[in-house]
Amino acid sequence: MFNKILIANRGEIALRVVRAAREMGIATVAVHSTVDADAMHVRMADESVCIGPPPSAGSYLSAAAIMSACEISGSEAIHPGYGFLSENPLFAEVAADHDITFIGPSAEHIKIMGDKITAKRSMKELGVPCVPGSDGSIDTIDDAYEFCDEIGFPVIIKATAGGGGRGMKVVKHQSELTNAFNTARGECRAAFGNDQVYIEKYLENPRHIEIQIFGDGQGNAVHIGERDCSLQRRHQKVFEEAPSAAISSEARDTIGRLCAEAVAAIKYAGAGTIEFLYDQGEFYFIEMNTRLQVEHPVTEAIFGIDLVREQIRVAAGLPLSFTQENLEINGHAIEVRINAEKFPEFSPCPGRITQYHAPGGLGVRMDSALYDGYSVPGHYDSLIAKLIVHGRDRKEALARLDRALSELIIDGIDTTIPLFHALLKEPDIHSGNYTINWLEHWLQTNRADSAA
Ligand code: MV4
Repeated sequence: MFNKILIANRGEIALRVVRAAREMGIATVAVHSTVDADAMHVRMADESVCIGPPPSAGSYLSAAAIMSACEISGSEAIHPGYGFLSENPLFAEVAADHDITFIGPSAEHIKIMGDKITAKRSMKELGVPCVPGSDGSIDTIDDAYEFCDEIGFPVIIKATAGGGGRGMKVVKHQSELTNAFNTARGECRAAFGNDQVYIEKYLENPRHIEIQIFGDGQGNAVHIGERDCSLQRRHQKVFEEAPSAAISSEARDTIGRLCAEAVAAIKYAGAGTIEFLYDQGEFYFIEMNTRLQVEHPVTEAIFGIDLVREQIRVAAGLPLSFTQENLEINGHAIEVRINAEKFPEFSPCPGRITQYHAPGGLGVRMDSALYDGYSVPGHYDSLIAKLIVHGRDRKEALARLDRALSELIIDGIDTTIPLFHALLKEPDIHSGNYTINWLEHWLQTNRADSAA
């Protein structure tokens, strides 16, 4: 096992990794930009290294700065958290070249899944059901017409270098195809330096269901249930839960087994998430994420496992500490993401926290790097806290969420807490009757009310 690991991240996820490492007897090294010198992750780690200026390009995204911090601190491995360098195959490769263990999958697996066409082709070959679509890239307008004639409208044009909703265009009628295709390619070239696009049948009102998998890198893998992440705004998740209110245990087992078999076949190492659209009882693969996800705690809650500990174990060459047969769902968990944003405008709201009180009690977990007097910098993601609740069933989890939100105090800045108070008044949230379009539709119809 490692003696010391470096955490190439900040905020709540850096704390999350420190906590797992400490329980395993592993020393931790925090890295930070100048504006983060007083951040909680720096205080909580055993050591820290300043790696650059506030803009992440010169600090949290600088492979050179992070490798230097690794060298001077004598760290043996790097946990990348999520975002930043977590899905950068070049970074995983640089670490490996310097005999530093990247706590995550191989650079090759990151690369395959980072290219959305290659990812889809691989998953299809591995037996995972995919959205009907073009086999590879569609490079000419003539090919676009021909393909769309075959599958019919509506279609969605996606960037192979995109993902997470970036560079997508929905095309409802043939008359819009030329314009959409040309615009999509132009935008992709500008945004990613890669104008390859592919086309899929557009699913109008699905759920977003993702399957957590874990591979040991030796050809063994398990599936660890699903998360329903349908409640999103502008491709940002807002509220996540496990298990999904829409999935039967048979459907869960069937898709889970397909996912585990697929990642076992490629000898995948570490945590991964296979994203699906779920429509009328069918799963359609869209993307795979090769990192730990923000919403991993809902999976941890219902399965009673520590995913970060397993990541570190697998990276150190140890087997997973559980088998598929050990994994059993216990109750229901919900996570809400609290952002430093003003509701209902969602405008960023950095600033000084004058009072912070975290909720507690049975079934409540607060993952946050906030403290009284902390100043939320404006340079990074606006996520400042994740509130995760666990109950014996969905109803209890929702009641617990309501109760925990009533205890929570974050003063000094505006946050998205009022959004969750409002959501908890909605019958559709209580019944679990929502799809990927629900939240944006609700925000539109309630904008006047919420502002009042
Ligand atoms: C889709 C789709 C409908 N049909 N693909 C958005 C993010 C990226 N991961 C894939 N996305 C979508 N792909 C087909 N063929 C609708 C979306 C989508 C979406 C997906 C999940 C959660 C929220 C969403 C919001 C808008 C569009």
